[in-house]
Amino acid sequence: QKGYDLWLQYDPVEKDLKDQYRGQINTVVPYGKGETLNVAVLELQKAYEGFFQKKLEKSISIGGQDVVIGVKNDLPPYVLPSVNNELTQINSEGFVIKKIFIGNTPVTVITAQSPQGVLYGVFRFIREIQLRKSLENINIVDSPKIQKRVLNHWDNLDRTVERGYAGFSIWDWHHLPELIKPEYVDYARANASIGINGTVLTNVNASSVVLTPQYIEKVKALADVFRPYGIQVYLTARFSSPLELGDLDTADPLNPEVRQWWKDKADEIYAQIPDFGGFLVKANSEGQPGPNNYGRSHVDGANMLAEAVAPHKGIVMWRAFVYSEHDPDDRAKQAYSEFVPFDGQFHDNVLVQVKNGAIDFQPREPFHPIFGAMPKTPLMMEFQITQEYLGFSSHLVFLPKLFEEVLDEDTFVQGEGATVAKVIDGSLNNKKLTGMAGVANIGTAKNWTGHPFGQANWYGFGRLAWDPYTDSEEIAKEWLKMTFSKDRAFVEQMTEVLLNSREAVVNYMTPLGLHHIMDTGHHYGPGPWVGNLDRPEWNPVYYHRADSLGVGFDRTAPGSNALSQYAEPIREMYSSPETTPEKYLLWFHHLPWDYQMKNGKTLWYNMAAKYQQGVEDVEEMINTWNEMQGYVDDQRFEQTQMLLQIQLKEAKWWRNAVLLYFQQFSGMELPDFIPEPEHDLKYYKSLEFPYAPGISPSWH
Ligand code: BDP
Repeated sequence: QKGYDLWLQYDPVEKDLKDQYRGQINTVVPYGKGETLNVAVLELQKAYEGFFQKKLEKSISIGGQDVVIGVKNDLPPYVLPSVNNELTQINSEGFVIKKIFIGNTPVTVITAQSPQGVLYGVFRFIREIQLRKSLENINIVDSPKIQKRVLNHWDNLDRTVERGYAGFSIWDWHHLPELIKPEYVDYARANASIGINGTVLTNVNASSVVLTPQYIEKVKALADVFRPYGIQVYLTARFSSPLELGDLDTADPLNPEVRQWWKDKADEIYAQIPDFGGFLVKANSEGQPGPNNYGRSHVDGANMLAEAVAPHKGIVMWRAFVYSEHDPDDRAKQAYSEFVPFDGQFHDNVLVQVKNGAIDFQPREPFHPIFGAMPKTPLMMEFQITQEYLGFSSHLVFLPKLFEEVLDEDTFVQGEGATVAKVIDGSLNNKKLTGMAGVANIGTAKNWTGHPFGQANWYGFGRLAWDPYTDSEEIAKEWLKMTFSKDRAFVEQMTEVLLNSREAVVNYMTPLGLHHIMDTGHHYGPGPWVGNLDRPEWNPVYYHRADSLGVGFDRTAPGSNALSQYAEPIREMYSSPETTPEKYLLWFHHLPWDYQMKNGKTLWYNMAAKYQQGVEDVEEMINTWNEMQGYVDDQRFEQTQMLLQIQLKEAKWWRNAVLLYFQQFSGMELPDFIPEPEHDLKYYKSLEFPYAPGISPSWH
C-alpha cells in the first residue's frame, strides 16, 4: 500500500542527480540532545536510505559536506556567525537551512530557535530533495505565520467518527495506554512534516468520559508519542462534565464550585500531560450543553475554562458555530449576532473558532461575516477537511482551492486589503494568539483518508495553516510530485484536474450560490425536497426557497438582511443581483426563473448549464486520469479510477434530481444539452441511505 506513506514517499533519486545530492550529504552531525532532535535525525536517515539506498551515518564532528543540525544555542561557535542574521528573521518555530563554509569546508546547516523548528527544517530539507530542487546554494528562511495549527478529530470514544468517511477512529481507546500503534507515530510524522502542531482527539459533540482518570491516562499515552514531533494534544470539553463526573448539581460557569471543579480537572490533566494544549468547546449548539443553560453567556463559559488552563499556559478554542432553534432570524446571521457584541471580553488565552462560512462547510460559501467584525478577539479559522458536504471520500475534490478562496476574500473592514488571511494570521489587528483548525478526514483506512486524493486535503490544510498565503497551485504540484510522480506530463495534467475539481463539485451540487440542499442527516446526495424536519433551518427548502416565482435566499435589506453584517463595499455591491458575483447569486437573492443573467440567458438555463458542466467536468477528470496509468502504481490507479466512476454517477444523480425538482417550480423545459434523466423525480426522492457513513451516535 503506497497510500500509507502519504506524501512522505522517499523514492530512489534518479541516477544523474544522485551523485550531486550525495556529494552534499556525507553524514549528519547533530548538536544538542533531546527526543525531537533524535526524531529529526531518524527522519533524515529514513529519507536518505529511501533516496540513496544507503545508510546516513551520524558523526560527532564536522568533516565537510555534512548536514549539521541543532538549535541555535547548541551549535558550535564557529558555525553561528554564518547563520546569525537569518536566525533573527525567524520565530520560535521557524527554521534556517543554509549552505555555509567553515573555512573551506562546505556544510549545510539546519537550525532554529527550538528543537521543533529544527524538525520542521529537516522535513523541509527532505521535501527539497523530494521535489528534486538543488541543494547547491540552499538558503531557506521560513516561519509559520499562524501559531496553533490544529487538526480537529470528530472521533467518538466508541471509535465511530462523526462525518468520517475513512473507516473508524485511528485512536484505539480500548487498548490504550498500553498498545502504541505504529500509526500513531506515522500520524505524528506526517503532521510534523507539514507543520501541524496540535490535535484535538475527540468530537466536538463531546463525551465527558474522556475527562475521567482512566481516559486521561490514555490521552497521556498519545501525548507522549506526539511530543517529540512537536504536537500538542487537546480535548473537547463537554460543558456539563461537572454534573456528569462530579458531585455537582450545576455546571453554571459563575458557580465557585464549578469553577473549582474545572481548575482541579485542568490540574489533574496537566499533572499527567504538562504540555496539554487546552480545550475545544462546542456549547449551546445543536443540543450541546453550555453556559446559556444557566442564563450565562459564551464569555462566561469560555473565560471560566480559560482561567482553569491559564496557569498551565493552556488555551480554549471556543466555537462560534451557534444557531438557535428559538431564533426565527436567518441562520446565517445568528453567530454574528451572538458573538460580535462580546468582542474584547474574552480572556487572552481564548480563541474564538469560526467556520469559514456562516452556514456550514458548503461546497461554496461567502466568508463568515464574523471575520473582521471582532477586531479585539483572536479568531481561529475552522475549515473542514473531511468532505461532509462534498461527496464524502468518494469524490475527488481538492480543497486547498476552497480554503484559498476564503483566505483571499477581502473583508474590507479596515479599507481595502483586509483579507480573511490577515484576520487569521493576526496581522490585521495585531493579535498575539492565532490559529487555524481543520476537521480531519483521517481514519483506519489503509491509506488514512479513503480516497487517495483525500490526502491532498490534509496536506494542503497543513501548508495553508503554516502560511495562509500559499498558492493552491503550488500545493497541488508539490503534493502530486511527492505522492505520485515527478513526471512533468503527469504533474501538469493532474494539477489542472486538482485545481478544477472544486469548481466541478460546486457545479454539480450547488451552483450559483445554492446551498445546503443535501439530503438530510447524512448529507449524502441531493435532497432539495426535504421540508419536514422539526427545525426549519435543518430543511433544504429553507435554504433555496424555490417557488413558482423564483429561487434563492433573499439576504438583502428587504429579506433577512444578512448582508448588513458585511462591510462596505460588499454590502452595496451584493445588494443588487447585477453586481453580485454570480457564484453567490442565490445566496443573497431570490430571483425569477427567467431572470436574465450576464450571458443573456435565463437563470433556469444557466442553472441547468452549471449542473451539466459539473457532470462534464467529472468526465474530463476521468479522461485525464485514464491517461495517467503509466505514472501511478496499479493499486492507487485502479482505486481512483473506480472512485471517479462513483463520482460521475453521483454528479449525474445530483444534476437530474435537482433539475427535476426545481422544474416543478420553474415550469420551464430542460435545455437541449441536458440528457433525458434516467429516472423521474419520484424515484430520486424515494432513495434512502440508512447506513450512509459518518453519522454520529450523537445524532440519534
Ligand atoms: C455540522 C455537522 C455536524 C457537526 C456540526 C458541528 O453536520 O455533524 O456536529 O457541524 O460543526 O457540519 O458542530
